[in-house]
Amino acid sequence: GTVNNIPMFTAQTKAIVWGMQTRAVQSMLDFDFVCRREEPSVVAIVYPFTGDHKQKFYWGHKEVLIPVYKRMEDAMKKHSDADVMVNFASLRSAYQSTVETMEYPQIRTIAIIAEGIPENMTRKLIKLANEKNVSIIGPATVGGVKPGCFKIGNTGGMMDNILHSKLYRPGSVAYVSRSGGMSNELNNIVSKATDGVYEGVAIGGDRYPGTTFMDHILRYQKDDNVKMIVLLGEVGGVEEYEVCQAIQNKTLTKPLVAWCIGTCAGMFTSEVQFGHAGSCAQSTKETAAAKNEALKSAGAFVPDSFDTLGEIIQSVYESLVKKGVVVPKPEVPPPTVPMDYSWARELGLIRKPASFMTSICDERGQELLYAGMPISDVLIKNMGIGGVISLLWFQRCLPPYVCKFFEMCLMVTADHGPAVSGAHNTIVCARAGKDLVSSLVSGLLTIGDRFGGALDGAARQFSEGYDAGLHPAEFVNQMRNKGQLIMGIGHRVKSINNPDQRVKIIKEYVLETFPATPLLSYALEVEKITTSKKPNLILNVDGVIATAFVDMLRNCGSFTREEAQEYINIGAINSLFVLGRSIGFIGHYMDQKRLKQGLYRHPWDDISYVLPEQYNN
Ligand code: Q5B
Repeated sequence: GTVNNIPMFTAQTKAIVWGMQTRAVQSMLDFDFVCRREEPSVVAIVYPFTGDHKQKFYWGHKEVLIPVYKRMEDAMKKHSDADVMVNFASLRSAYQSTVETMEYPQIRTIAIIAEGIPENMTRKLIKLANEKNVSIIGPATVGGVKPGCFKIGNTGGMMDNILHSKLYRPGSVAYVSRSGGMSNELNNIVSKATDGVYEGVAIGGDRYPGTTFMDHILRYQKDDNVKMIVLLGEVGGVEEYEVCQAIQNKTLTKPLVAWCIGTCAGMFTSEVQFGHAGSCAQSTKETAAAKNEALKSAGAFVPDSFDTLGEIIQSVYESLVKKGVVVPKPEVPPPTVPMDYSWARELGLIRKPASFMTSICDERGQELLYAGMPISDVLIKNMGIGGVISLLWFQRCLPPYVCKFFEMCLMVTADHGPAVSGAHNTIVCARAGKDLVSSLVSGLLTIGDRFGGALDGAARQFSEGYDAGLHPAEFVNQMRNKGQLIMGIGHRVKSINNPDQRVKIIKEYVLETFPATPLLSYALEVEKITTSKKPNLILNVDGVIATAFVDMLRNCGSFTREEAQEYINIGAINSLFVLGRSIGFIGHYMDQKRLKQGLYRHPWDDISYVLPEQYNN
């Protein structure tokens, strides 16, 4: 590791971040803002996997853009004042990107976050860094923090933690630890026991850290603002002995509070490997207990256990205050940093009425839910298309005979040849070279009162007549007097002499399986009257499905009377024909494309031109 005379981090430090770590960058900017820095510390992001662009971040309440570069060279050139690289590259690419970073002499400090970089690679990086006079923090660390100046990546945790540990303004205590997680605990302990953290670095848990305890301790020794130093070592390695030596040969003269964690290793009968790659004692000398002993006899302040680390830090600090070495500064409250919406919501601090409501489907969890039922259950229970309709249209499991009714309706309405309005439109559209959706929609748009969409009207008219207690003959007369066609009655080609098999199939099924069919029976009485006038005024496919649908809603036991009425009011009864006939329209689209049919033009001899006569003056 290298130690420069220029401070590693200042309130002007500018950093380039390697990797699209938008949350970490935002947390660095929030830290900068709460520290009252004048400008964000992150000036650029290097990310080789997208093109050059700008990424939006918050600076307090405002939005700012930070440039993202594909090539590191461009970032360095455009931001020649950046001297820190925060490298979020994975363990596979961290070596290569760190070597590349060191090609640019402007970079003096590199933080490597990745864990698991092979030790031989790290040693090569360290060798190169020493040659180039670059300080490496890490690998395998969150980094470090210098209140008022700079924060590496995610160090210090969320904003509430940073505020809690007063990391927005400098104190007098500098620390160095191995563990990034424990550095958070140190922020907490130091902020409670003293006037706060001046700087803290976690060198990382690998056996070969880029910079060592001594590198940072020597920096702290030289910095007049640091009044005392805290060292949190751990089992494994012998570096703490160098610190002992520095105390003894007076290189280190500032009060040092030290503790090596992992003293519990002695309670195990075999060798213990802790979480870090380096945290394993390979000799008695490397045990936490031996190192704590050595630090104590060298003159460091060493507590009896980690539990009293805070107390000993506090007593050293208080003696410095007494001696006048530390003069506590008045507290200035930090500026407020707006909290991220999602975090505030998670904490239950805010609520907002949702713009959308939904009650049929939830795709957020592990498994897609239809009206609360996981789709695997829908399949295991063999609910079929009818069951899916029952869940997604009516939010409930309707009885199997109802699901079968839905499926039968879809089957009989699926198609009725190319001549009907909808299929004709789909065909003309497909032949005009249009796509599936356009052709399908073109067909669907013809569905209405006259063609295929008479179900809603039929449901309304028949139920009103029935509910008003009108005799079927009265109903027919009333409709005629009003000059209204009866929806669901009449067909262009079907008649009593040429009965519609589809109507027969549905009618027989419904009469046999539904618990009650008052409306269908009423419609069949009406049909007797209309067909006696004209043989084509039969109860048609729309009419039979519509009246059976209402009978189902009213009598299957799954809906209240109000709920049943609501489906009629909202125009839901056409649904079965619309869905069923979509199958046919899609078929016609495919058929026309398959048959390579060209553009359709209607023949002149099939059009009667009846223009007004021209005046010949
Ligand atoms: N008259 C369907 O009529 C059609 C009357 C009526 C009282 C009636 C007509 C109608 C109501 C809407 C309806 C769905 C236009 C039909 C479907 C799907 C399809 C299609 C397919 C498929 C046929 C002649 C005389 C006149 C009229 C009287 C007619 N309908 N009176 N109530 N409902 N029905 N649509 O043959 O005294 O001579 O002046 O609008 O339910 O779309 O396959 O094609 O699967 O794709 O053109 O099945 O009934 O008869 O209009 O010349 O009338 O009968 O007032 O009386 P037509 P019009 P008058 S299923």
